[in-house]
Amino acid sequence: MSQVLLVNGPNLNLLGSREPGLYGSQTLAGIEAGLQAEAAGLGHQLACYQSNHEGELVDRIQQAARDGVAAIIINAGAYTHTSVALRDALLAVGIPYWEVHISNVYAREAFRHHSHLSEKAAGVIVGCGPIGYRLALLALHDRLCPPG
Ligand code: CA2
Repeated sequence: MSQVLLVNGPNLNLLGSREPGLYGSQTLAGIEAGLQAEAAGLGHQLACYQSNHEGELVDRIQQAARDGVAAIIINAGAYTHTSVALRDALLAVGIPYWEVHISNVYAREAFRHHSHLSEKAAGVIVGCGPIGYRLALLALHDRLCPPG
């Protein structure tokens, strides 16, 4: 069984309460519960973390290395576009990560078109809605447990 960490950044705690046209109607708790069940079905243990604070996200990523986490799914929210610290933390721990964005950032403002995380990500899933988290889980499962 592999340990997998789901990290969500600023404002994603508001999922389901505002802007359903952009981010869907599922709550973060609902997404996390569904993903935990799906991860268990694939033989993985999923821990979930959300913070609105950059340093706390860095701390949690560093903790993941101490915990032996094998893969990270991360939606860093707006920090995607601004945070060298999160990029450095992900590279420092050396854990493969899959970057998720619920909305299609390329169909939005120009400042959302650049990600500090994408260059080194194992995969990037953009604009598929909340199902993007499940797609990331399937992608990392395929990497951790290749078929055949
Ligand atoms: O599309 C995504 O998943 C984003 O990471 C969401 C971030 C945004 O800054 C990124 O450019 C793209 C914003 C998260 C805000 O989440 C909310 C959820 C519900 C209601 C209001 C905000």
